[in-house]
Amino acid sequence: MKTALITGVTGQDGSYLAEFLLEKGYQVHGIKRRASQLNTDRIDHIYQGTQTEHARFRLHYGDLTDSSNLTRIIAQIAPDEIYNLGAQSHVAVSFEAPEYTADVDALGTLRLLEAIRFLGLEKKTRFYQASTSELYGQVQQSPQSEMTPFHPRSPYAVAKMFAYWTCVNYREAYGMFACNGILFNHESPRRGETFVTRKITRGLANIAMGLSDCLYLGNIDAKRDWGHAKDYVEMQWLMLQQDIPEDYVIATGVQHSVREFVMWAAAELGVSLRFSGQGPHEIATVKAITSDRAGHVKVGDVIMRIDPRYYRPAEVETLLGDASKAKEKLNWYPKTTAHEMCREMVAADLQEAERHALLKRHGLALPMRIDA
Ligand code: NDP
Ligand code: GDR
Repeated sequence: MKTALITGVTGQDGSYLAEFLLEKGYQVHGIKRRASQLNTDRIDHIYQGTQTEHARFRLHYGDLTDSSNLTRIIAQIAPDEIYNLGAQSHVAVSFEAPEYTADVDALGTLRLLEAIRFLGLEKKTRFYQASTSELYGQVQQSPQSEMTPFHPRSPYAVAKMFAYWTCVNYREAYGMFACNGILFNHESPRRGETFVTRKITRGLANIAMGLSDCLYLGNIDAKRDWGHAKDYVEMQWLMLQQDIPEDYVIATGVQHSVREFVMWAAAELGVSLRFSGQGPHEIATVKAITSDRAGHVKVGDVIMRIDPRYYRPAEVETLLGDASKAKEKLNWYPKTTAHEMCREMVAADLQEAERHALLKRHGLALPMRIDA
């Protein structure tokens, strides 16, 4: 039985990857951070009832900022594969907490690679690094492939660039099996609530159920190449099953704007929108309603406004991936379009909003959570 260690197992990708590896018959270990409240919502369904002697899914407290902790866990497990998915992964937050972001995202990767080396596991342990399309930042050419020059535009992207080159360097210097997956944006119903797609689907579902009035966004003209997280974790695994360690772009090759995503999500709720105004003054008003779910949204309501707080000091305006190499070598084909994924996310968030609305009607309203 192969053994894998996942950092960031409590996150979106970590949860899908843990499920995937368990299905493949792996013994899976995950590192979770200590938090003041339970933070295992995304993995509780695979964890419960498995803590027997033969459990195939185990969790360890740890943190990417703590090298002694990482070294001890790796020594204990001697994993065949490490998937480094843990990160301060929010680009806007990285401008607020640049030093912490660098510590976790850049040095955290170095700590893991050094632990493998220190423990003499270079020839045993294969390493996956969660690299990112944010490396391209201010794009020099479109679409972006493994050959496109990098121009990071945030502390997050700069930290991930350090991690990218550290991974390449350890491969070249020590012959380690280390791969960078340069993944373009990927989303799902498990996406963190403050990333734009989830913020939109959750925000509009709440409005449709009368739980809030308006969605506040930043630059809605940014364009992204959005895929489905569930499709992408399979590629993370496949990269480590090859004969030679290499870096791969994973993307759908199709680009959409945040504005389009807002329109799709609204359409799923039976609402079409009219955009008016410019820049920070732009608003989206309900133009028509085809199915009035609960009577909370009316024609003429303003349900989206721009809030300059959500603009970034330096923006990545446009990303579009060229995954030809992965198609050829990994037989990669995206299974889900961004529009289909939006539909799935709205359906999940609507169910959640309906539960909240039901509780509210019975005087059991849960507090609305703060949007970042
Ligand atoms: P999430 O933000 O959903 O998950 C991040 C995970 O990292 C969480 O489990 C989080 O723990 C953990 N983490 C954060 N800080 C630390 C730390 N100091 N020590 C240990 N663990 C930590 O991200 P995704 O699942 O979306 O992304 C996975 C990885 O892929 C990240 O590295 C991200 O940067 C990268 N990436 C993501 C893309 C995407 O579109 N999703 C695209 C390209 C790259 P907790 O739950 O406690 O917060
Ligand atoms: P990104 O994802 O920065 O690409 O990083 P995010 O969803 O945060 O932003 C995408 C684009 O939408 C614009 N935007 C907003 N973004 C957020 N979060 N909130 C808003 O209100 C808002 N309004 C407009 C942003 O400016 C941006 O242009 C994600 C993360 O998962 C990274 O970890 C990963 O490396 C990259 O994707 C690939």
